[in-house]
Parts: sequence; structure tokens; C-alpha cells
Amino acid sequence: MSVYASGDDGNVPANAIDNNVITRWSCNGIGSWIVTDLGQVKRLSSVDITWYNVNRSNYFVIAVSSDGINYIDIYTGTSIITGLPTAPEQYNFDDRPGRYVRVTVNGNSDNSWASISEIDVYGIALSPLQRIFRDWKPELTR
Ligand SMILES: [Ca+2]
Ligand SMILES: [Ca+2]
Repeated sequence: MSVYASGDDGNVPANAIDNNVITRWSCNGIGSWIVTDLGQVKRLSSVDITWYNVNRSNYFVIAVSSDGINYIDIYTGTSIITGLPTAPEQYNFDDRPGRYVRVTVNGNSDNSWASISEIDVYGIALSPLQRIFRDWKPELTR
């Protein structure tokens, strides 16, 4: 599994999948994006995003791809202003195959920064054993 992004300010992309909500990926600019590469095509079910700043609404699009080139938008949303403590927000969609999960941030209600503490992709790895337990959808970005 790997992760890369359109850029960063020193808060590097890897911080978005280190299972630590204290660390974050940050990049300034409308349309900043980050991609998680799961290493192989899996059945994707939902994406949790823990936003760095929960006192503003983030405008975002989640897209998935099997080849890292051709993406399909699967979720367009606005995060909720919750106030502290920071908690993951779950975005569900119909199960679909994918290897690359891209989150594009089109700014937020305060400025043009993208700042994400954690991205958790959930789904099924499609191994024979896991196909038996269809309802068991572990985090793939762990
Ligand atoms: Ca995680
Ligand atoms: Ca983190």
C-alpha cells in the first residue's frame, strides 16, 4: 500500500494513512488531491475521512480507479462542522472494485487548504476465505 498527493506543505501524504489522528496531510490549493494505492483491486464499500479541522466544511470528491489513470467519481460531499473532538466521517457508496482511491479537496468554508488527518478505506480483499464472510468489511488501509 502506498499514498501520494498533488503536493504537501511538509505534512506528507503518508500521514493520512498512519492510523494516527494527530498527524495529517496538508496541501494548499483548490483541487488538491491525495491517492491511496491499495496494491491490488479490491471490493470497496466506504471511505472514512478524519478531517484535520472540524470547525469548517470541506468540499470534496472521492473517486476510484483500477488502473490509476481512469477514475470514476463515487461520492461528492461536504463535511459536517462538528467541533472537537475530531472523529472520522463515513462516506458510503455501492460496493465497487477499485485499487486507487482519490480524494480531491476543493477548498473549505474558510480557505483553499486541504488537510486530512486520516483516510480509512473499507471493503473486502476478495480472497476466497473473505468471500465467505461478505458482511465483514475490514479497513483496507491499516
Ligand atoms: Ca487508518
Ligand atoms: Ca494521520
